Amino acid sequence: MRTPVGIVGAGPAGLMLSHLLHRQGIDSVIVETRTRDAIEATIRAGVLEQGTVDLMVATGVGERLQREGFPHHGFELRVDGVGHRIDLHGLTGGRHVTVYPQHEVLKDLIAARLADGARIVFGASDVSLHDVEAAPKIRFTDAEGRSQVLDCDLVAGCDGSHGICRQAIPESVRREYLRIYPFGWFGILAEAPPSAEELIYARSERGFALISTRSPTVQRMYFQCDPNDRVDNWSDDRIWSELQARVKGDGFALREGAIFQKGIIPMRSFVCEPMQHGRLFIAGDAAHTVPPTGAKGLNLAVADVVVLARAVADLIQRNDAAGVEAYSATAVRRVWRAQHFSWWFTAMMHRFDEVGPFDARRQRAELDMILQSPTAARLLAENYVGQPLT
Ligand code: RFL
Ligand code: PHB
Repeated sequence: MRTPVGIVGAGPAGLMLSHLLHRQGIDSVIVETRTRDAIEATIRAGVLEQGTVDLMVATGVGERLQREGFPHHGFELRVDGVGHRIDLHGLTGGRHVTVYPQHEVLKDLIAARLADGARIVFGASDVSLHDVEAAPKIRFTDAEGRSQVLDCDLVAGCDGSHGICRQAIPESVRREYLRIYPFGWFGILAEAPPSAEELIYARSERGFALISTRSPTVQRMYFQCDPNDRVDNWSDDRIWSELQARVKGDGFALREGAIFQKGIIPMRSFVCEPMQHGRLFIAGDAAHTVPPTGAKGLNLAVADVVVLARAVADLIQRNDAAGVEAYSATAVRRVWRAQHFSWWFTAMMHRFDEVGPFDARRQRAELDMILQSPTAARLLAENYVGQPLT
């Protein structure tokens, strides 16, 4: 098999890249370890920036998103039981975010790619990269057990934080920046009506909680937990009482319901630089991870591949290598901006057990600044809605 662009991973980065390349007349093949059913059933992100939504609409994959997504013009910052609205629309000159689950984005992209005749190899195993400096190859075993070799002009590593592509950048040139947080998020899905019209980011003495939504009948909620805790330690009753304790105040209470999914998510900030080596380009979670507090991960993956798709088109169609040569430097600027924001919002909203009383008071003063100063609130709002895509 041969393709101009071999893509490893059918997540938001890989699928969107393949879609954008196709719109510019460039063929690609995606090699993915999971099955289509597994991908379309995995619950992850929920918040799309305006730039992501606009891109999906402009490139013909936003029809269901426009119909079924929920625009959110603000969110609540709840501090020690008192709610304060962050007016995203007012603070950013009319911008907002849209709640539309990641797996729905993936369903739309997969359907569009297959309708356009794309080759997506689902259920591959033993995926490996070879000769990325000169003549890249992706080797894998397909779902029928046959060994395959895919010769490519370029390879896009879009295989997420646990993928293999990053390791193909030699250690001598690869620099990794990592921060591990001393907590994780316990996430649930529950069959319940929404408790509020907008998302709630809550800071309390007991720690952080996030009240998000998936639909009028399914709600997504998280609370800060010990990253080494076990899901079995948490009965439904215990989960609800912990969540209620973290948001209670001014008469507010969550509407409870049957919990049908539970999981613990570790929290880390990570960047790998450079995001390219030879003919390999890494994008999305393969190159960087943000803690989910700022809701940036999926949006950053999309922003990376917008830069990459344009650069690849310039190279293949105009023999202009300037874009691909600058890919890492271009993409990483936005990545670090989002890293800073995600770290800042995380640091402000979570309980850090190991910090002393000075830092606890300083953290509260920082939140007070957001609540009292429109200038400070605008900084939060502008970063949350995200920078426009270039
Ligand atoms: P993905 O989605 O991980 O996709 C990578 C794909 O590569 C496949 N793969 C391989 N394929 C072939 N060979 C291999 N060796 C392979 N190894 C892996 C995998 O099976 C997978 O299909 O990476 P991508 O495309 O970079 O997309 C990144 C986003 O998925 C991620 O950043 C977001 O989910 C992060 N995130 C959020 N982002 C937002 O923008 N807004 C949010 O509200 C938001 N909330 C979240 C989140 C992530 C969460 N978790 C579970 C970490 C909430 C949570 C709880
Ligand atoms: C979600 O709905 O899963 C979600 C929303 C906002 C975040 C993170 C996750 O910041």
